[in-house]
Amino acid sequence: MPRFTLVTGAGGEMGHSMLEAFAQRGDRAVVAVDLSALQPEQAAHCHTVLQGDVSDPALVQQLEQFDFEEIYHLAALLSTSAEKFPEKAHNVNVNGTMGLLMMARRIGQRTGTPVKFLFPSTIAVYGLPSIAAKAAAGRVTETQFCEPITMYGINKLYCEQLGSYVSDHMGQLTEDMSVKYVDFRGVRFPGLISAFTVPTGGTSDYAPEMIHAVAQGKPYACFVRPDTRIPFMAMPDGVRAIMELADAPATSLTRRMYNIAAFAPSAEEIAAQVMSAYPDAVITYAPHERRQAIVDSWCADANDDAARADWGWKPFYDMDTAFNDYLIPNIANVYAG
Ligand code: AKB
Repeated sequence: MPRFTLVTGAGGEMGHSMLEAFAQRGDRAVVAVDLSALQPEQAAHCHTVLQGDVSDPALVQQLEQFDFEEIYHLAALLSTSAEKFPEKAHNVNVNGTMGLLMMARRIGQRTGTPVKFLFPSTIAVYGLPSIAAKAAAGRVTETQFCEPITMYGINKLYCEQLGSYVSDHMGQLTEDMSVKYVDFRGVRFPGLISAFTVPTGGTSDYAPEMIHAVAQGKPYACFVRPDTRIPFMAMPDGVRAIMELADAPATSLTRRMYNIAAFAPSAEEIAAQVMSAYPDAVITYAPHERRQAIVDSWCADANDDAARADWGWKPFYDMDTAFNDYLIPNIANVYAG
């Protein structure tokens, strides 16, 4: 009997890397879902590929035939897209998640094994009230400053709580609560930087956009101020983090949502790193007032002590190695064709 894993948003930035990581492990049958058709080399990694919207009940019904052991629910509208289409974002980010959580619950009831539901949350759940408060706060813990100012941050924060509720409290007045159907776990990702894909629709996109533009010999006008600081991480660490959290024994976990962190550079520190690899790079600053305000509300850095203590989280890449060993060499290959 194959060990079924569902990956939603499989064609997105993280899905792309995750399908490859699962293919390398070779230990499961992946059912992939995306709004768009997957590229043939990605589809080749999967047992089944379905195209559709995660908030569509007909798609969920189709998925429910599989006895999933794990669900990686990556599909979402990111922060900038969600501000442009807030109602759509709520539907995909919240209703889509609720539909899949309920599906996971029914599968858990059917199979007698709790379904692990892996949820990528984000630093967008934070809402620092001012730049001074942000600087003073430094590395924020999971419970501090959870007052997001974006639709995306609000959606993710609510879904964190929804997942915990479905795991721990749903059925509390009517069911035997010693039986578990869903084991919800999640990480709050910083901005992720991949050598192979460029994100769309996020507000942390300035870092990956900068390096990918420069690697193609294009000038880059950064949409935030040089002193803007938020946490970032190399994509392989992000993918590994959520897979390691999935593998952690439930008994070692003291919470359902964990911060993870790697490095927290300012935009000008990112630019300096890019310039050291590409000395002719043309990087300027043209702050977009509204996107700047969003990034200013996010934490300068995240405190990931709980993840380190509970499941041994540790980033492989710091800022220097992320650029020198992962990003620069791989991006050079990508654009050399
Ligand atoms: C975004 O910019 O919306 C995302 C995020 C920080 O979650 N990359």
